Amino acid sequence: MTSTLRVAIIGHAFMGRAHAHAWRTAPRFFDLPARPELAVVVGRSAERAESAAHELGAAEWSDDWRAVIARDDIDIVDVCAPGDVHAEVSIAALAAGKHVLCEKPLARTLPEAERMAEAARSAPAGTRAMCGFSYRRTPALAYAKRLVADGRLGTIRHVRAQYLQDWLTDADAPLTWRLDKEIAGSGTLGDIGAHIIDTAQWLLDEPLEAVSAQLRTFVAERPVLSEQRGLGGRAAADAERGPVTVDDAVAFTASFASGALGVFEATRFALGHRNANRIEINGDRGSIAFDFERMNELEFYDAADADGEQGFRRILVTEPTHPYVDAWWPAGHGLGYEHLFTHQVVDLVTAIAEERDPSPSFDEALSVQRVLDAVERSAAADAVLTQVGGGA
Ligand code: SOE
Repeated sequence: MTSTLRVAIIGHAFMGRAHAHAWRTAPRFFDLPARPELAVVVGRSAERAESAAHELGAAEWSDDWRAVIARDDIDIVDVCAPGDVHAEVSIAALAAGKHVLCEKPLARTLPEAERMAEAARSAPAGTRAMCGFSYRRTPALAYAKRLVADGRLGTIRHVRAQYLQDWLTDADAPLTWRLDKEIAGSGTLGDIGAHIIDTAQWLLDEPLEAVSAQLRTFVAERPVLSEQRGLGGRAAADAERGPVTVDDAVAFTASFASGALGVFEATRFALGHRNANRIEINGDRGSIAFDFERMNELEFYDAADADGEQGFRRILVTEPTHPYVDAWWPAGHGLGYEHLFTHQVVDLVTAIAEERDPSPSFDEALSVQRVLDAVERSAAADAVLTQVGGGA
């Protein structure tokens, strides 16, 4: 008989909702070796957790994560709350022998991430930990991974990665937790820069070795939030302004041990780009290009194509032979953002049932955190900025 894995979800805002949807959907569409069951929704306020539990389809709710972690009938703790609780909850849950899925970035700082990775390594035997770099589960990117692994791109020379959003372009957009260093650790860098760092390291199957970075905060103060909604929210017309303590944008060059050269950019000020998570990789046999705003497509250039017929071809990654797609709709019908989280649940549950570590493990997430840390150190040192000479 298939065993059941009971899940407690910590946090019920944007990410909590995406994860709750995934826990409920995965066993309905995929034939899983164990059956996840969303059991408890945990929040800071019991009243809001109760209404979230009703909305998201959990039988129970709580405002006490410690009591929930102590329960024998909870198998998986899914940490979807802001960054300031990732370490405390994950470490306690792992010590209690619960499998943990923790949202990205793993932690606010490198030392915190190191403690979390150590907690995963020293957890009771068989306890699994995974970090939610969900974009790996986009079928087009998972297919790109296959092409790279099969050598279809040859030796990789360039990685060009961008994550462009625009929801902070308005200088009066309110001060949310994502703009508070104490809670989030960093700004654009950790929130979305972490995604492209992870994607690049995962696709190339090697860590970044060195970076040269700049960080910017374009708007230093914003109106204090009165009600969070989605990524932003509302501020009263006469709201006081408070300090933004994180970066608004980051740009860095980077090198891989193999010699590949990377250029990375992440911003919340790229007006017109709502969620353009992009990557282009050039090898000596082929190239791929991807943009999440067209998430069902992958561009592939194959240098082996006949002369006169060469060019990027657009692969619609919706065939049953493509990763994850078989469980969904007929070819050409396409998937959306929520499917990444469902695929994440599928991969985690499968790894738990097969008694192996899921990927990205906390150690892989730690390697992303090392890059975040290096980017901050590089930007702070300004060491890499060579002044342009000349002029009057
Ligand atoms: C906000 O920038 C955000 O919601 C990120 O936190 C998510 O990780 C990303 O998937 C979409 O944008």
